[in-house]
Amino acid sequence: MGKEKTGEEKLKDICYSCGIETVWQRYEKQEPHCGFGVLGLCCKNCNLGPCRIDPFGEGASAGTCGANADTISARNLARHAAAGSSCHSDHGREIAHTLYLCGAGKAKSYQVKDEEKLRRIATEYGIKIEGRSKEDIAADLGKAMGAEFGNQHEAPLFFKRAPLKQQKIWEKLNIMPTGVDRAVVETMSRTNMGVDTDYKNILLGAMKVGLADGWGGSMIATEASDILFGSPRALRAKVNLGVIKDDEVNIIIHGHVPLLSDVIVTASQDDEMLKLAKSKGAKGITVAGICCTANEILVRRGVPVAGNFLQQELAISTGAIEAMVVDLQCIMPGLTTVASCFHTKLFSTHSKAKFPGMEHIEFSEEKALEVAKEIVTRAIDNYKNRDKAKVNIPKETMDLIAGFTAENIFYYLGGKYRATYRPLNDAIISGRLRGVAGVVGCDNPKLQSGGSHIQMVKELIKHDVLVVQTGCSALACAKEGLLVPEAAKQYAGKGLQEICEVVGIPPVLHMGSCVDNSRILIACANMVAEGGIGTGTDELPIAGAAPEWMSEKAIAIGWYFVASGALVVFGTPLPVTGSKNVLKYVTEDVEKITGGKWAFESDPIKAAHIMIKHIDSKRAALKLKPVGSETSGSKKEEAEIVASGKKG
Ligand code: NFS
Repeated sequence: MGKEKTGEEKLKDICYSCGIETVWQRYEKQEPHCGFGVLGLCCKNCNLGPCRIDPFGEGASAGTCGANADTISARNLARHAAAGSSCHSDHGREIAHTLYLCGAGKAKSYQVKDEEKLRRIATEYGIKIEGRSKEDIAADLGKAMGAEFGNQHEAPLFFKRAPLKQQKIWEKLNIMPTGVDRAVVETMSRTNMGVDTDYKNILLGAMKVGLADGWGGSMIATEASDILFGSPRALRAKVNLGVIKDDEVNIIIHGHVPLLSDVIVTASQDDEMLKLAKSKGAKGITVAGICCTANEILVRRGVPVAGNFLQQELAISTGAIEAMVVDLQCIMPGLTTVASCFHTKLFSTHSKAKFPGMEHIEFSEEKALEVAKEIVTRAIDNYKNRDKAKVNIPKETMDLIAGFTAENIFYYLGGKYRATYRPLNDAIISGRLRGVAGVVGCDNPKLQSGGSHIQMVKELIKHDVLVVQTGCSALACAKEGLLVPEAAKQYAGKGLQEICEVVGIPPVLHMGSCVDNSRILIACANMVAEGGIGTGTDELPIAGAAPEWMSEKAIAIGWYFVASGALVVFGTPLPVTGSKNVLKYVTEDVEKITGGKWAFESDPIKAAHIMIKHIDSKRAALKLKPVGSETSGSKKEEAEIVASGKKG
C-alpha cells in the first residue's frame, strides 16, 4: 500500500479531476521552456529585432545592431533587477505615504503603533522630536522617507547604516545610488538600444539598482511598517491550509502591501461583523494569509497563514473560502479560473493591479476601514453560497514562531539586561555556531514546489548554521515544523542545539516578508559593528540562498546581497548562461570587487554545502576556532552563559 496522500495532494487531484488547471499543469504545458529565454539570448529592446543569438555559434553572433551575447544577457538581467527593485520600492513608498497621511490626520484607520521606533528613526533622519506629538513627527518622517525616492543628490539615509567598508566600496565603484526611483530610471535608460553596451558596466548598474532596493526602498518599507503597524515580536501562530475553518466565514488576504489587509483583520474582529456572520449561520470569521501580506500580518498580529505562493489556487479549491482579497504582487492570474468552479468571490483592491474576472473594490488610505468592512460584509453574504459537497479542507497545520527582527534578536540572544549582538558574535567566534545563512524567496514548480527550502535548511542547521528566513521560504519550512524551538533537538547540530535550548528560540528564525530582507542587512551590519568577526559584511561567515526563486524581486534581492559582500546561491541560474563572460562575471569576477558572488545549484543539499564551504572559508580567513571544538556536554554550562548574554 502506498503512502497516504497529503491534504494538498488530494486538492491537486480534485482540481485535476474537475478539469481545473493549476500552476503545475500550466507549468508542464510550458515545457520545454524557450531556450533563448533560459540562456538570456533574446533581445526585444528595439524594433530592429526581436533578435536572438545562436548559442551554438553557428548562426547569428550578434543582434541587428551588433549587440552580442554579453551585452544582451547583461541588459536583460539589469532590467529584471530594476523591475524587482521597483516593486519593493513602490511598496515602501506607499507605506511612507500612509505614515505621512496618518500623521497629518488624513488616514483615520491608522495609528502610530510603535512610538519608540518612530522617535528613533525620526532622530536618525534629523527630525526634531522633543516636545512634539507622535502625529507631527510621523507626518514629517513620512514625508522625508517619501522624498528618498526622488532624491537627485544623496544616497538614501539608511545607506549610512552599512559598514563603512561597504560604503567606500560602493562609492569607489560608483554604484552608490541616489534616489531609489532614479536608480530604476537609470537602469532602464542605460539598457536602451545603443546606450550602455559594456557588460561589466551594465552589471554594475544592476548592483546599483539592487542596492537602491535593499538599503533604500525595502528598508523604508520595513521601518515605516514597524512604526505604523507595530514592530514584530516573537509569537506563536499556525500555518498551512488546515487553518481554514469549515464552520466559519473564511477570508484570504493575499499580496504584499499590508495597508488594507491589516484593516481587514481589524474589521473581521468587529462585534457588528461577528454578529452578522453568526446571523448567517457561521461560528465566526477567519482571516488567513497567503504570500507576503500573510507574513506582514503574521509577524505583527499572529494571524494564521494559509500558505505560500504555490498554495494560492489550492486555497480556493478547498471550497471553503468566501472571499480572497488581493492587493498586489505574486497574484496568479490563474486564480479566476479556479474561483469560477467554486463560490469564492475574488476582490482586487489596488488601482495598480486589476484582474479580468475579479470584482474591483478600490482601496484608499483615507477610506481603509470602510472598504475593509464592505469586503468582510460581502464575504459574510457569500457564506450561504458555500456548497458543502465541495468542501475539502486539508487537516494539516503546524505551529511556528515568527516575528524576529534585527532589533529583537538582541534581546532573545543577548538577554533582557544585556541587549547586544555580543553573544551571537561570541558563539560564532568560539565555533559553537558555524555562521548565519539567509534562506529566502519563492517556491517554484520548476524545482520542488517548496521542498528545496526544507532540505537546504535542515542541512544547514545540522551543520550549526543559524538560519534566518523571510517570504515563502519561511512558510515552506514552517509547514515542515522547522520554526519551533523543538526543531533544534531534532535537526540542529550540537552547538546550535545548545544555544536554542537555553534561549528558547527555534534554529530557524522567521524575519518577515521579502521587503524584510532588509532586516537581514541590518543584522549583518550590527554583527560587524559588534566586532570580532571582520570589518565589513563581506568578511562575515554568512551566506544567502533562494533555492526556488521565481520573481524579478529575487534578482534585486540577490544583487543587493552580492553587492553587500555575500555569497548568494540560486536554485536555477540567472538567465545569463548564454554568455560565458557574464556568467563568469556574476559567479567569479564580481567577488574581487564586492566580496560577494552568485552560485547556482539545483540540488538543495549540494547548495547547502556550497554555503557551508563558503562560511568555513570566511571563518578560516578570520582565524576563528574550528566549529564544534568547544561544544560538548562539559562545555554546556559555558554555552548557556554565552547564549544568555551574561559573559563579559
Ligand atoms: Ni518574495 Fe513575497 Fe513569495 Fe516570492 Fe512572492 S510572496 S515578496 S516574491 S513568491 S517569496
